[in-house]
Amino acid sequence: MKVPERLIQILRSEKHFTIASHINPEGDAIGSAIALALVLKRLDKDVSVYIRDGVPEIYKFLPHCDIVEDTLDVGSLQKRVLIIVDCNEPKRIGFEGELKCKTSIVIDHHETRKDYGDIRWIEPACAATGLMIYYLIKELRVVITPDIATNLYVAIAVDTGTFRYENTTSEVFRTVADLVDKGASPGWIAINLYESWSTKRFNLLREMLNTLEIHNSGPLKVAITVITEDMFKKTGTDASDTEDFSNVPRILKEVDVSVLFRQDGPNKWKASMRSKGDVNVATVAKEFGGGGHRNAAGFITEGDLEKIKAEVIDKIKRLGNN
Ligand SMILES: [Mn+2]
Repeated sequence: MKVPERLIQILRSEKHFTIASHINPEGDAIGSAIALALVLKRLDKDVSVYIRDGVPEIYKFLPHCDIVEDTLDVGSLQKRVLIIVDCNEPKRIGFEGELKCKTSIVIDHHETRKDYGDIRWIEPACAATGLMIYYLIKELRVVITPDIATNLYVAIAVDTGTFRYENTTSEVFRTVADLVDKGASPGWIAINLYESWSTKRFNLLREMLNTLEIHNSGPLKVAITVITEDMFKKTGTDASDTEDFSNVPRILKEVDVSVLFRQDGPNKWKASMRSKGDVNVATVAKEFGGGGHRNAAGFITEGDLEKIKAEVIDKIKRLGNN
């Protein structure tokens, strides 16, 4: 992995930075943004971090998560360098219009559809943005403190399904081994990530599991689950409580693809698709105007849910026949 030289130059020469990441943030978005902010602070820079939806409850254990702001002073951005991490266009950080900044930088491991950014560092083969930030830190020769190590470890752990997914390379292990040497604690992080659920979140999962349907789609078996706005109301939860829920049906041996539909308006559905092995759900997501990786992709659509389900199952069937 080669860190662009111009990126290093700008990080060294500029003074004012705003780091932003995507709406509905998860571990890689938050951990990468905080770690990069801590690094820039060590280089004596003025840094702010913007994530529109703030830090979800389950990530409040991350060191220095209070650095994340949920408002952005768009006016002052004109004099600042904007660094977008774990996504690659202003729309994903919650902006529809044009964002004016001194210089724009994109650091991401998702495939891009738009060419946003004066400096673009995109590594679609990389397991997590956190991994890219790690290489960037090495290049900048900044000391990795225990707090930086913890944020990066969480970023990489979350995007690899805690080292279970296909993207878990030896490079991932070498990186997290170093992060453990630098002070990240795998046991403590695992308890915070996976054994610290609120009862209301657990109740939401129970509601979701009650909706489970398993469909035959050609040679593939597709698990479909649904979370409605009523379920959020009933359990006192919101979208930030659903992270990783789409992965749960993958527990079943027979399931090849899991699709979770989360309601986001009367007829609006956000679909999260997860698959095992070679089944590429990103191609299905793209047909619905979404995107993602081979084993994790998503899209947003509107309409009657039963019809959408049928369409998705049909498109997955064609995947199985390839
Ligand atoms: Mn990521």
